[in-house]
Amino acid sequence: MTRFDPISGAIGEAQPAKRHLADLRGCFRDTGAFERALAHDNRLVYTVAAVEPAAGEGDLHYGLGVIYPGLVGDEYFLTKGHLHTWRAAAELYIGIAGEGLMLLEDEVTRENRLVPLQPNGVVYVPGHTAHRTVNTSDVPLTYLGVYPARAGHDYGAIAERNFRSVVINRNGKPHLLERN
Ligand code: PAN
Ligand code: ZN
Repeated sequence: MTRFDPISGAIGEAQPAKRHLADLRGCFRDTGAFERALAHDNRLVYTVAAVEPAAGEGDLHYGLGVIYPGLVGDEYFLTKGHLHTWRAAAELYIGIAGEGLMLLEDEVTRENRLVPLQPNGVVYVPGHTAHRTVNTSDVPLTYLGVYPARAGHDYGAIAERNFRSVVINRNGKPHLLERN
């Protein structure tokens, strides 16, 4: 058994990797708001700690993510988002604490949808699907992600063309908008 701490983001022996605002350049729609927020304080946006017990065919890796509450302009704090290098690799997300959304975008059709991520909820992310997690609450959003050991993380495609849509706070509620 591996224990995790939903507050600190620690899981087993794994040291959480920290992602600050400066690491998220290019992710948010409102670049002016991003630069102002960064100049004010390079805040910690999320942490992710991965457990990699073995890396053979058929093995699984899993990670604990904690996204802190916050906004850049009207856009909620989010993860970079990625496709799996092995495109067919699916992933299971399990909500632990806080409330948020997963933005899922099919790599080929670029169709996108929002799926709630919350405690006692499971989100199945199919293969060939870019996934980004968004904290829409005012407390940390904590979740586990479980994926094939050989999935790999490809951030390049997202860095180049980003997600088609953004999740913004409008009158206190999340809305999905086309980025452009
Ligand atoms: C997750 C993610 C975690 C952080 O464990 O790695 O939510 O998001 P980024 O990797 O996009 O920074 C996962 O989807 N693993 O495959
Ligand atoms: Zn993933």
